[in-house]
Amino acid sequence: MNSKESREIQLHDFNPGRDYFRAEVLSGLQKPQKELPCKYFYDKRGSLLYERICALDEYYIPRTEASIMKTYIEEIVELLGPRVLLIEYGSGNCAKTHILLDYLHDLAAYVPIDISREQLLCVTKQLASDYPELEVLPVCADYTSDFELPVPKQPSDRIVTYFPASTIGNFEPMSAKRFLERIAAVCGPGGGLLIGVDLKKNVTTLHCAYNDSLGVTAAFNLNLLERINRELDCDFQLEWFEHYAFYNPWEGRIEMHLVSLKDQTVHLDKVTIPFVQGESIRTESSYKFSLDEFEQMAAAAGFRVEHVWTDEQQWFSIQYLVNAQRTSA
Ligand code: AVI
Repeated sequence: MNSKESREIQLHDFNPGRDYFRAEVLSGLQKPQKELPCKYFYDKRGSLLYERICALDEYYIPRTEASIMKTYIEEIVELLGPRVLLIEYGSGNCAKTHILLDYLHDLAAYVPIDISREQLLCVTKQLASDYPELEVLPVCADYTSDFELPVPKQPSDRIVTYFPASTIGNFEPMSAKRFLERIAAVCGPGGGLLIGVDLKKNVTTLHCAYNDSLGVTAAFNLNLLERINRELDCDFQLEWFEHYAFYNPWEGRIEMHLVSLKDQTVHLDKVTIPFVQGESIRTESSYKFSLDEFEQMAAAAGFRVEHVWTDEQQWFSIQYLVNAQRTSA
């Protein structure tokens, strides 16, 4: 680990770096169904495009989640309890965190974790000035891997992890369960997880959310190839790939792909990757859950669903899960 001083902010840096990025891209592009990990969407431009997606009318998730949070924030804070150590996975621009930080007055510390170092540093500086009393301990890491968490100065009564936006839906089911198990271990017996979970709904709404009329989601998807070209010296021709997103009802997920518009080859290091016309790279899955499905997965990972808040249409849920393991006497 290397630590970088940025004024008074210490960044705990476990960013996996370029070699790891290259290895994951190469391995994904050599699979029978080519794929790329969606965590690599979020370079500087990708993070900005995601912010633009979040402002779109068609992309219902952020506004629905925010309205549930605002409606039930007092209940939520009551359930979380006093002197919480709050750890956020994939903090991004922390847009959703402010409401929690505003209401959780006696936080022991706040630990935002994100893979995007620049955004993390920028957001942390802003938080340090907005909440001068709060200890903010940023961690730059791929949160699906192992890394050490910083130790806050103040003791806490409980560790609560926060995982909003239904990013849990971007994991394949086995990985989602493993990730929840990892979180259960981090928060320990009695600790909790406040999580945003997108729910199954009519297909038209889902289709529009991932095929917006302004083409922002398409640009977000294609930006992944631009990033790979720039950072890994690859030669994808962006004009020969097309964004394609659809709801797969059998799997209960939106799939995002980049479809090759012709037979072509792409080169990365000394490897040639052939594409036939119509072949795709799967870039993201976004699973949609029923409340029962999610409860079962949470239980398999060691969590009990303590409370579920939803909007009137039952499009989205915010859930508080408690590590169901008993405290050892
Ligand atoms: C971050 N994640 C929950 C988003 C989703 O809806 O799966 C990412 C996204 N992909 C396309 N639009 C938004």
